[in-house]
Amino acid sequence: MDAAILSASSKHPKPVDRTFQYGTAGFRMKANLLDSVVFRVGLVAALRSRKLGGQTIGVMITASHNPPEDNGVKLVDPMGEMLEQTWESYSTELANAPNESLIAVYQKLQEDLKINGETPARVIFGRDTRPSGPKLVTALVDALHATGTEYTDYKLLTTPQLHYLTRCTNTEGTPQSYGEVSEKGYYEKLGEAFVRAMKGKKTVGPVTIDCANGVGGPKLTELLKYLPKASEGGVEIKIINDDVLKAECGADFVKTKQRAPPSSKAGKNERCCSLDGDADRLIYYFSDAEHGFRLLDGDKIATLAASFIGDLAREAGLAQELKIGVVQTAYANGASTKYVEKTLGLPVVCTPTGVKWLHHAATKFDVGVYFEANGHGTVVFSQQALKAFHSKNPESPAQASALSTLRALTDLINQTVGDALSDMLLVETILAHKTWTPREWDLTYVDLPNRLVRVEVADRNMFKTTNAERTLVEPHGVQDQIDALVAKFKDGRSFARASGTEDALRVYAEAATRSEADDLANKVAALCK
Ligand code: 16G
Ligand code: ZN
Repeated sequence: MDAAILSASSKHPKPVDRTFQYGTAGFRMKANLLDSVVFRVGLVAALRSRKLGGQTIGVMITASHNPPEDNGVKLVDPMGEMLEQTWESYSTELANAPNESLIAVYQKLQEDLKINGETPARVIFGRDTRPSGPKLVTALVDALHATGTEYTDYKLLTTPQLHYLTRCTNTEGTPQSYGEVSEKGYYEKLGEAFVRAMKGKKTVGPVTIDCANGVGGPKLTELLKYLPKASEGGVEIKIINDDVLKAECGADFVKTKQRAPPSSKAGKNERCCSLDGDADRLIYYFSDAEHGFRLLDGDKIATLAASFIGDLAREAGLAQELKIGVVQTAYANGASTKYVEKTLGLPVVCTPTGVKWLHHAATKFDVGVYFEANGHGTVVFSQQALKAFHSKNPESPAQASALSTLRALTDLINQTVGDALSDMLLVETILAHKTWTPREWDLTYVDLPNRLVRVEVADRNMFKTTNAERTLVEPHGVQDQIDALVAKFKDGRSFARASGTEDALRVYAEAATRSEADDLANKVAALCK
């Protein structure tokens, strides 16, 4: 095997002058630098699968909303979760091994981790629509062949579909089976759960879906075949931006620019949403004659889902039994946190940025709703919650109905990771049940004006935080200065954190008015420079 790895690796040499890091989104950079990285990720996937007794590991080749010339690669653990933390550093180590010592580093990892090289290894993988994808797949496949790893190439997939398939593969034929192991199985599961969750309720008017010219376009088109027609209790969906990746659209554009994609032709008060390049983020918005563009971001999706599921749990007589909570990051608008705690009466937990942290915290609840403000999120249900939804004897027709909706939601929601297609169907279901227009949803609470700025600093690693990234511990004294500034602003809040994906510092501020939020953000940015 070592000879095979050696000879394969010579086709994918590491550029000598580069160091790579497995970050919050795996490895991500210009696609032309990724060849050796993807090859070595293949080696890591083989090791990880063997370490876990031959369970299947997922590999996704995508750079999400980054420009078309970028690409990236990340690993998915057997239950569809993000790669375990310690393995991020093994991945980094292998990615940076000099060409001549790659085999030695690989062997040492195998020994240190007590991995039996004879254990079968299995991998499944998929990619988004970037032109560089197929070539990177070649590098991955070379590593899988060299390590004697069985694999399935699912070709084009959304990131959440790959997470779904990974979990399905590893639970196939067990009582925990997560669904049929195929892309078709994914559509069937969502389509069937959507019908059950809707209960004959109707959505009003169309929803315009901006697919960010990413892989969500073709996959949404496919999903539509499994959904009822609008006239038969489905949703009237208008797809835009399902071409090649380009700017001026997508969830990240809409959230950061706070405006609709120029290509959107939606009318006033019509529901609109945007996916990102690999369809794991979702942002809703609409335009109101009086207020213009209105954003319904990840916080608004989280509060909508938490309020709906909280009501259902009460109607089902399970409110006492089940712990429902919401997980956010420091970027969550202060008004949303207050709304969850005060109006919905649910606990809120704050974690550092990055899905793995939110997901982990959400699993501590029976129903854990987690979303980043940027639209990445989902709902996870504990075994106890699933059991209660299936085994509780309803004492009234209303209880029976609430229980069956809850069961449908557990199938409609992709519990492995945030999934824009599944989240979109969830939002549509909830709005139909509540008979809400986007305006009514928007009115649940009013966002505090906020500003996010990117600050170029000499060394972002100087900035160390604690308290879920809300407090700077280093450089010394800076936090005291931030606190002193914040105290001068009504409803002021601000924090600075090093980006995990770019070489920059991010400063977030919110305050009672737009101009004060801008002012606070700029002042905090200035003192961090
Ligand atoms: C990554 C994260 C995303 C987070 C973003 C923050 C995952 C799958 N993705 O893209 O959730 O919002 O990083 O980027 O965890 P930043 O550290 O540059 O602000
Ligand atoms: Zn994404």
